[in-house]
Amino acid sequence: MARYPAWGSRSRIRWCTIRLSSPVAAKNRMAVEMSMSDQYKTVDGAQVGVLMGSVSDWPTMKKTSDTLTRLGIAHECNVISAHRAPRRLEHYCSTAEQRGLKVLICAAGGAAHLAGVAAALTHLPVLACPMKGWATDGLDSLLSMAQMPKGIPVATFAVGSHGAINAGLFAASILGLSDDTVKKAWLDFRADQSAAVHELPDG
Ligand code: RP5
Repeated sequence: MARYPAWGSRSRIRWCTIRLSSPVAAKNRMAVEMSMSDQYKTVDGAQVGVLMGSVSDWPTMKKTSDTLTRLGIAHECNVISAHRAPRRLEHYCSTAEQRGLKVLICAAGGAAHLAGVAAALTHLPVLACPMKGWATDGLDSLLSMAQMPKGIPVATFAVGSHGAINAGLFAASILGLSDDTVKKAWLDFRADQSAAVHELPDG
C-alpha cells in the first residue's frame, strides 16, 4: 500500500491510497522470467524462426511450419509472447543471427506487438502474421502489424492461414536468393502450382 497526494475540488491536497503489487512479488516474477530467458527450442541448421504470441496461434502457424517443411527449409517454432516473456524474446532475437537464423516469422493476435518488438531486437527480416484473435476478426492485429511506424519495418501478411502459408513461401523466396537448394524447391513449388489442372466437378 502507498499514499499519494490527490487534488480535491478546492485544490486542497487529499490523500488517496493505492494498492501496489508487492515489490518482493514483482522481483520474484522478474527473477523467474530472467531465469527462463534462454529457454526456447532451437533446431540445428534452422534458417527460419517461427514465433507465436500464444499456443492458441499454433493451429494457424502449423501451416507455416508445414509449408517450410514441404520446401525442405529447416526451422524452429516457439511460443514467446512479447508481453508475457519479454526477456525471453529479447534473448531469442538478439542471438538469432549468430545461431544461423536468416528470417523470423512472427504471429500474434489482438494488439499484436510481437513482430514489431522482434524487429526492434534484430536486423533480420521479420514477417508478420496477424491472427484472428478474439475480436474484430483479426483487423486489430492486421492494422497493428501493417501500421509499424517508419524506421523498423515488418512485412505484414494476410490475416489467418493464407498469410501464414504465404509467410512461409516468402521466407523461401528470400532464402532462395542465396541458397540454390531452397530456390529450386521454391521454383518447383510454383511450377507444380501452375501446372495443376483445376477441373469443374461433373454435373
Ligand atoms: C496474443 O493474444 C496471441 O498471439 C494470441 O493470438 C492472442 C490470444 O492469446 P491467448 O489468450 O489465447 O493466450 O498475444
